[in-house]
Amino acid sequence: MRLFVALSPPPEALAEVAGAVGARPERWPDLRWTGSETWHITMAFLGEVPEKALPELETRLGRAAGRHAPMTLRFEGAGAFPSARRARVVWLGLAGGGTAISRLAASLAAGGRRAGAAGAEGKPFHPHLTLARARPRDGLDARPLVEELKDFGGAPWRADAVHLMRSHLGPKTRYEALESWPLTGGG
Ligand code: 3AM
Repeated sequence: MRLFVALSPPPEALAEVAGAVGARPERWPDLRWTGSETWHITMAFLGEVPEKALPELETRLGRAAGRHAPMTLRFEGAGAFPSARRARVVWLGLAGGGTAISRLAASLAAGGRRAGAAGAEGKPFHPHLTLARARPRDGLDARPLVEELKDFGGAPWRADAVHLMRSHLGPKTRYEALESWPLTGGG
C-alpha cells in the first residue's frame, strides 16, 4: 500500500485556505486543483509498503511522534515546484514551525526507513499544502497565480498529532487515515 505521514490542519485553517483560493480553479482550468477534503501537509513520503511491515512501521512512527512537541503553525506565502515559471505543483507555504517541523519530518522518515519503507531519499523537506498540479509533465507558467497567492497569511493553528495516510490512486485520488499519534514530546 502507498503510504505517507501527514499533518491535518483544523477546519478553520482549511476554510481560510479555501477563501484564499477562491474562484482561481475556474481561472486556471489547466491545473488539476486538489479538493479541500484532501488537504494535508506531507511530513514523510513512505512509498509502497507491504502490509506485513505495518505493525513495525506504526510502532516506529508512534515512537517518533512521542519525541516531538506540538507546534503552532500558520499558512503563509505561496510558491511552486520546481519553479513558478515551469510549475508542476503549486502550493501554500507554512510558517512558525522553525526547525521543529523539519526535525519531526526527519524523525518520521527515519522511523519509516527503519521499518523498511524506502520513501523519498535526498529531497529537502519543504512543508507545504499542495493546491494544484500541472497536467503536462513539463509544467506550466504559474507566475501570475503564485504572485496573487504569495501575500496570503493565515491565523495560527496547533499541530498536535501526525497521521499515517494511505493513498488510493485513481482518477480522483483519495486519502485514508489509518492511524494517528499525538505529539507528546517536551520540545
Ligand atoms: O502532499 P503533497 O502533494 O505535497 O506529492 C505527493 C504528495 O505530496 C508525495 O507524497 C504525498 C502523498 O502522495 N509524493 C508522491 N510520490 C512521491 C515521491 N516519489 C512523493 N514525494 C516524494 N517522492
